[in-house]
Amino acid sequence: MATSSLSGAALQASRAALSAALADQPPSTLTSAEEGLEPGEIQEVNMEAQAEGIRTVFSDPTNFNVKHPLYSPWTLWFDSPATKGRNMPQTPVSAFPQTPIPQTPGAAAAQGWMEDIKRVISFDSVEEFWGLYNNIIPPSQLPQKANYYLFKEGIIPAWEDEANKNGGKWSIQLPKDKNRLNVDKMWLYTMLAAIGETFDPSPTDSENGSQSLITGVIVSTRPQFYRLSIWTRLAPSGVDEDGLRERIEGVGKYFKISVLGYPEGAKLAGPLATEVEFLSHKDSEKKGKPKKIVV
Ligand code: MGP
Repeated sequence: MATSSLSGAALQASRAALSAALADQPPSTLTSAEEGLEPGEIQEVNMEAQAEGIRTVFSDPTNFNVKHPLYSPWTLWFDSPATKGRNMPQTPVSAFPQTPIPQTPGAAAAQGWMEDIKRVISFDSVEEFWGLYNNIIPPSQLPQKANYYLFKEGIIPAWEDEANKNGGKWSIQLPKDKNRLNVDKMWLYTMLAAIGETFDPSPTDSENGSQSLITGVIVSTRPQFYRLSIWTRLAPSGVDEDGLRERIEGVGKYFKISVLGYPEGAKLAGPLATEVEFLSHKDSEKKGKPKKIVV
């Protein structure tokens, strides 16, 4: 049976998140010749001058206020049987920036579905992410039938949202008894890959007309299993448009191998377990047995 090698995935996901965090400080791309060095000659680094240019938490030990920005701000949402039918106030955590819930046509169409889903908080830096992560209940300790939804700010966790309506989701179902000790790390690495933008290595610069395929990630607890899902903006149809199917499959493979740590080709389906499989939201809404992509 396939086993999960989580330590490798942890390293990769943490590195990815870190490089995302440091994306505003690109490394020097000059060759040694361009820097006026002989081949093999090592440049002397003026540590003091360099230190002046770098801000770390040590630059301001009193306020501890240096932040490493993420590519995009993200919002965490939550629901559980306890949030159903209850008008709960938003979480009063003043240290985190709060943003209004977007009032889009999608939000209006999804009103019934969104009624029980509570917006927890938005964040846009690595430090705020860890502050949030360290202060919320991990999936293994959530009640049954609960979900965390981590979505890009401005996108609600509903099929009806403009960003989701033509998309789909990769998901894997994991039996609870065998994954109680794994699920928290799996969810952490899934979140790190999302905020570090490593699922879809295409440019994330929407001004250049190219956007990451990822809109959000979800962990769900059900009586006998956990489910992890990655939502995408687009879903391939029958004919492959501009390599979209390949790009979507790339997301699924990255999720299975690099984030969850399963070997390529490992068969994961079994009692209460599924493969890593993709389904468009349009097919999710239909009854019957739709065709899934499996990696
Ligand atoms: P689910 O929670 O994604 O599936 O959707 P699950 O876990 O198999 O079922 P559960 O009953 O154990 O929670 C369950 C149902 O919620 C769907 O059949 C829809 O009726 C509804 N639903 C789910 N999603 C993601 C949406 C959505 O985005 N919009 C709307 N309108 N309904 C949704």
